[in-house]
Amino acid sequence: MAIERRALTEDELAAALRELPAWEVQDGKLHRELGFADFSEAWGFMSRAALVAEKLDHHPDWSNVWATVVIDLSTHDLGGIGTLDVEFAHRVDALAG
Ligand code: H2B
Repeated sequence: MAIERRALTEDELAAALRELPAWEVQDGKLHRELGFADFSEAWGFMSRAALVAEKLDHHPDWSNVWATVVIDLSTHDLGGIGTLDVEFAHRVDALAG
């Protein structure tokens, strides 16, 4: 089932954050930093997350430094955090634990 693509209200964002304890809002984006055992583990995670991004047609702003991956999620054309950002965050949590 396709996910409705729209911006979140403040109340919806607050509720979403309660379900995403590893994430915080930073500069208007959903932000999480992940640490892995080494570069290979970090890159493997990014490969799996990239497939999720393609499937959702929703792509993270992210960076990698050796075993660390930093992810910032927003919906660019909606100018803020949207439903697909929350969905992507949950899928990242499922991949990364
Ligand atoms: N990803 C994110 N994070 N924000 C967007 O606004 C966005 C995207 N737009 N992926 C999508 C692609 C858009 O460019 C295509 C045409 O659907």
